[in-house]
Formats: sequence, structure tokens, C-alpha cells
Amino acid sequence: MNEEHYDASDIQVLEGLEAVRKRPGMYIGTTDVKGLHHLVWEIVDNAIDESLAGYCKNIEVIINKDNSITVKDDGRGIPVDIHPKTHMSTVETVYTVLHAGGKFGGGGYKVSGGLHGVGASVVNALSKWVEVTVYKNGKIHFIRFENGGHTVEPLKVIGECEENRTGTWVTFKPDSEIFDTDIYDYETLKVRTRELAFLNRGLKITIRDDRDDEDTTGETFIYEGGISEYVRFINQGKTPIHEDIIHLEGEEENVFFEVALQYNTGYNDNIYSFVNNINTHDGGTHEDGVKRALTRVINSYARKSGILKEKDESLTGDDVKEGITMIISCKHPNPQFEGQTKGRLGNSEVRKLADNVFAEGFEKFLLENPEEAKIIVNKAMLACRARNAARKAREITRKSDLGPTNFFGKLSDCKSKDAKVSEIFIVEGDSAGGSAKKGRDSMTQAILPLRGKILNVEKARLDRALGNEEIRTIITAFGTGIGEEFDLSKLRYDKIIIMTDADVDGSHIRVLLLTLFYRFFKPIVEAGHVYAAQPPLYRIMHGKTRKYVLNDEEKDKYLASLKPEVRARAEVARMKGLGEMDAEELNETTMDIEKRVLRKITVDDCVAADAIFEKLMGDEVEPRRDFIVENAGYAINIDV
Ligand code: 0RA
Repeated sequence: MNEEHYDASDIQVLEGLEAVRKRPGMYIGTTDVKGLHHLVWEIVDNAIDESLAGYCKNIEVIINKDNSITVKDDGRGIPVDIHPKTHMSTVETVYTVLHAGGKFGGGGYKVSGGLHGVGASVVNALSKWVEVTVYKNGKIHFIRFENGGHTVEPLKVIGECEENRTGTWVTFKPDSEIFDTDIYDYETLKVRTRELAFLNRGLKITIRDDRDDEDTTGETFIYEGGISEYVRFINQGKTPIHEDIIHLEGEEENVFFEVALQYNTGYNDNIYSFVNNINTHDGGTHEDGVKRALTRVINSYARKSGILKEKDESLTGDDVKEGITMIISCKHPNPQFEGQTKGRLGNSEVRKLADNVFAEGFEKFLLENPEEAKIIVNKAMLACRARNAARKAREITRKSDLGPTNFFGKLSDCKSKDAKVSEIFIVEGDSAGGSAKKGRDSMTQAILPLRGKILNVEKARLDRALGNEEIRTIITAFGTGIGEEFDLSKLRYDKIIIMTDADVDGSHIRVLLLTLFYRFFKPIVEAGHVYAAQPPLYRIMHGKTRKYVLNDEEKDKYLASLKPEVRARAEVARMKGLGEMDAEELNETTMDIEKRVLRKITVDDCVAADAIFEKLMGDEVEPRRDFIVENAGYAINIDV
């Protein structure tokens, strides 16, 4: 930093940024790969805000060769004039003063961005260097920061541009001393930029990866239909039961609300809601309003039109949701996020707005499209019937855990009745199940071998799922019940461990199980009870030592660590499958609490499994073929 630039306010500024470097987790959650990507969203959010304010039409995101990120927008350009409070330029202020984001520049932000909403100064604090170029007033302005936000090149004009050209270009290089990794994942950035394009209709977002080849053109996302196109995108590979996507919107006191939906022949719902482009994964008032109105309007239409007779029971919220794909998006100037992970919208006025907009528009749609209305109502009535059938089937699973008969099927339960210390291994195949049973600690470890492939719940309602013996055994073993009467507190095990082979069949079973858990036992996954065992791929023996490693990389590393003469005599064996390990070996490598490696399964893992599933098993042939062709070479590695 040069001398003239150094005054009392700078010291304060640097202390602020230093605090961010000391406890980055407080500002961006984590310093793993997720936190690394978070930096991009902080910068992109600023550009999105500018677009929400109505001034920016194009955003470009580039992964540069050195894993730095460039974000370009064609908004008004961050102001370059001297800020009265800080006596620095506004752009320098925005990049060096914590929480300076939207407050500067005359309230230009209509809607504030990211969940953490901490903005550019945090990115600066956690970067090796940052360069900002502003096109404004016919001039090109430039400023550079280094090592966590120290201004090394104060704002200066470096050239001229057309008078009407405006925009902001930012390039930052994350500090590798802060982050565990500095490698960006193109797919992650692509999926979210595409989502942002869906959520902000008409906004053009391009994403490009320059790491391999600088001539790539990247991918451009622009959706004039906005969230309608998002619904169509999600329903690809499914079979819609009506052609048109229903898209409704309304605005009140600066709160904008919209919803798009289409029903398909499936039995699950895919409802995603957003507030200011942030996924509200725990819903909230916007979602509640829509669901309430959906249930009310369908029932009233069904009664008035005579499809639902007087004697028939009313349709429930679950009935009318079956097979629905829905995107709800709310733009709010002052959103209140609630809940432990702040994933729920709390603003109560939004419930009414959502209800009103939805009820009015959806009723109109039903009245104007009687054919579609009939199909939708009939589907909900079938769901209702299936729900009642499922209740009866469930009573059987409930009775089953009373009787002395072995209704647990092949479950070898653990002796302990204390859920906190108990675990259940769901094991592929009877022979691996046998070894696992011998190798377990029977006090705390239960074994459930799965015979064949479990039912694909993607294509079955709850009542049919309950007809499947494997699934019934799983439900009974878990103890939680299912559907309306699910109760997480009754879970009989602290850990549910999926133990499958590292081959195609194994990954298939894993996908089936994750889909089952995601669809019917989501709270168990959310509470972090589901794990995947990681059986080793190699056994390395030398002298009396036996070493198991999970993958090729570890094998090479381990071999390299041995003395040359030992390495020459080491025997490396590829482990075939769970079924071929004896009890002792299975215990040592995969089950022993002290030695095993488990991987916690997240909801994201399940969503990914579900997507793979849809491609593999969905109604459409085309995506399946594409998927198989794309993955033909490495189907073995479908790791979910
Ligand atoms: C406030 C006011 C003005 C522009 C911006 C914010 C702005 C911020 C960012 C951050 C990334 N890109 C951005 N683009 C614009 C404009 C005030 C004026 O009219 O000069």
C-alpha cells in the first residue's frame, strides 16, 4: 500500500477484512469447495441485483486458466465517485468495507442477493488478488487489491470507451491459504447459472471454462419464458398430463410473486421455491399460500363440477400434489428468512399474496380448460384412493412388529435397544449378508441383507411400495412408520449404512435405496443418519502387514511410501466384492467402528441419485439412451 493512501479509516477497513480472514466460516459458511464456489455467487449476485434493478441484460462468468474467476456485467457500473463517508471511491468502498454492499450508490439495489449477503468485500478479503474494471462516463476505470483486500493500485482511469458503454468486470483469485481447494467445478457453476437464468427471465448468462482451451464459446442461458421453461426443463423425461404450463404472477407493494406448474404421470412432487433467487428449501409463506390455494381450488372445482361426489372425502394437500412440478419465485425487498438453516420465508403478507394470485389464476385455468381440469382432478382422486389403500397396507407393517413371527424378514437385529448406539447395515446380497452377520458386533450392529433389487419407487405409489417385501422390511426395521404417520423420533438406529459393491449392480442398488430414502424417509437423510460404507478396492500385503486402501490414488501413495525392497515384495490384490471377503476381513475393512471409512449421504446426494434415476428409468427413452451413451465408458463409476 502506498503512503498517501494510508490513513486512519484504512486501518479500520483492514481490521474489518482481517476479521473475515480470521474466521471465514462466519462469512461464507465453509472454506471447502462449497465456500470456494460461494465467492462466485457473491459477485454474480451483485450483477443479478443490477439486473433486478432493471439495468443489466448480460452477465458472463469465466473460469480462467489459473482458476481465477471473471464476472462481467453490462449494468450501470459500480460508482467511481468519492464516497462522502469513507473519502474513497464508492467502488473501493464496496470492495473494502464490510457490509457496504447495497447501502452505497443511492439505494440502487431493489432486491438484495445471496443468503449470506456479505458481498464483494468478503470476496476481496479471501482473495489473493482482485481486479475491478468499471466502464462508465466514457472512461475505463481500474483498481487492484492484493492479499486480502490491500489496495495496491488505487482507482485510476486506464482508457476511454464509448460514452454510452457501462458495466463492471471483476476478476478474483481465491487465496489458497484460506481454501482447502482452489479448483472450480464447471458443472456446479453451470447448474446454478442456468438456474439464475430460469429465475430471471430475459437475463442472458454465459458461462465459459477457459482452463483447457481459450477458444471455447461456453454455454449461454436465456429464457424468455422464465420459470415456465424451468418447469418444462424439469419435466423433460417425464410424461406431462396436460400440454400447457400454468404460469401465474402478481405484485403488491413491491413484492413480486410468480408460480409455474405442470402435472406429469409420476407419483412424486417436485416443488421448488425461491426468494430473491435463493432456494427456500424449507418452504415458507410463499409455498404455504400456494399449497393452501391449490388444495382449496381443486376441491371446490371437483365438487362444483360433480367429479367429486357428496359422499366422497375431500382431497388432501398430498393428493393434489401428486405428480406436480412447480416452481415458486418471490422477489421481496425485505425478506425474513427463518429456521435453523434460514431456508424458510417468514413474511406473513406473502402467504396472502401467493394464495390470492394462485387461487384466482388457477381457478380461471380450470374453468377455461375443462379437459385438463378433469385430468388433474382425476389424478388427485386416484392419489386419494391410493393413500387409503396405503393406510391399510401400513397397518400390516405395524401389526408385524408386535407378533412373534419373523416379520423382520431377514433382519438380524442387534441386541441393544438403544437407538443412539445402534446401527443397521443394508447389505447387497445374501452371501455378503452372511459374512457381515458373522463379522458384526452383534450388540450394536444389525444386518439386513437385500435379496434382489428393491422396487423402483419412482414408478410406484406408497401403496404399491408397501406391497414390496424388501421395502416393508426396511420400514419395519427403521421403526419410524411411513407417510402420514412417519415419526423420526422412533428411528431404531443412529446410523443406516448402505453397504454395496463398487460395481454397476452395487451402484444401481445404491441409487434405488437413495431414491427410496429421498422419497419416503427424507427427514432421516436430513438428520444425517444415512451413510455409505466404503469397502476397500485393494489389499496390500508385505511381511506381516496387511493394508487396505480405498482407491488407486491411495494405493499408489501407499506403495510410494514403502522402502524400495519392501515395495518390490509387496503383494497387491484387487478386492473383488463384499461377498468374497470373509467375516474377519469385512469387519476389519468396512464395519469396525475404529477402522472403517463411512461417507455421510446428504439430500444433495439423493437428488443426484434421483436425477440419474429419472434418466435410467424415466418414461422417456431418449434421455436414457443419451445417458447410457455418455456414460458408457465409466458406468462403473456412477458414484452417488
Ligand atoms: C449502485 C448504484 C449504481 C450501480 C451499482 C450499484 C452497481 C453495482 C454493481 C456490482 C456489480 N455490478 C454492479 N453494477 C452496478 C449506479 C449509480 C449510477 O447511476 O451511477
